[in-house]
Amino acid sequence: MLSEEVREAVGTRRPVVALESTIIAHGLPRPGNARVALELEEAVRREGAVPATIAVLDGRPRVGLDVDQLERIANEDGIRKLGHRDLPLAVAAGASGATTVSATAQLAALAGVRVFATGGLGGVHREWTVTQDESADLSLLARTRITVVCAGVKSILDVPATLERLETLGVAVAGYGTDRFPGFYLSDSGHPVDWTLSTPEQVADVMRAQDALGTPESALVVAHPVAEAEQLDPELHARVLADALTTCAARGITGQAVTPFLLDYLVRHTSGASLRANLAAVRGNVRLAARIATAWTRE
Ligand code: PSU
Ligand code: MN
Repeated sequence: MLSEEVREAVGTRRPVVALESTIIAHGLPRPGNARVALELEEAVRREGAVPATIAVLDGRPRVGLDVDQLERIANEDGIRKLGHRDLPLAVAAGASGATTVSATAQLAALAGVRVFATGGLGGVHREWTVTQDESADLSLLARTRITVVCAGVKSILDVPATLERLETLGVAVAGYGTDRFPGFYLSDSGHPVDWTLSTPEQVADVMRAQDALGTPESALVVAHPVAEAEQLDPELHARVLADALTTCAARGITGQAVTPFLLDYLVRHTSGASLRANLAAVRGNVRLAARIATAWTRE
């Protein structure tokens, strides 16, 4: 399951950062997505850590992909979107798929990789009282010992409901360098966080405290905002998102297709501005995750 490089790094306690693949296959438009996948790995390396992009290829879970495998995830038709519940089905079917936050976190933890970077977590969708659409990311993070660096939860969601659910589920949440919960494309979701961490060492201290306290084996969410200069214009965001949600409902889009549809709608109707904000957020998260992994492996 582990690439040679990742196995070696985990075995010798060098810093490793898990990266998810759904953002590559289903969250970002082709053809730039393959380049982004390589660039994110490169950013981890520049910080002195080892990248471990996670996916399932031909029924085999992979922690650490080579360039050809990354390109398959980015460009191959029929790459499925796999939440953690889909993993056994994909393995038994010999299928190939990109892993969401939930599946990536599960495989990373299994592989002994403690730090994980992504864009925005899944969560509780708007209209959730009717649709019951809540990402499996949340419940998986409630029982997985991993640190996930993200720009909050995707702003297409019901953010306050998602924050409530994270509390109910017992998932630790801290703002990084801020007391505001970030809003994915936006630096500030409009909601506060109770805890602020300001250095990678402080994050690593919390991780050690989690281990010292023992069970339940829940995650730590490090919510790292995109810089204000790089965020999506909040007014444009509000307007286009409202259209996107209306269109999504009108077309009867449900289930796993909702998030990719909304992200793609935003890219197309903001002339790529949402994509630039998304990329800025992910790049920042990947760099920070590498620094946290470094602080974590330094005793
Ligand atoms: N972050 C991004 N882009 C994405 C995602 C996260 O910047 O596409 C993906 C993650 O894989 C997350 C998934 O787990 O969206 C959530 O999908 P759903 O709402 O169907 O659970
Ligand atoms: Mn869903």
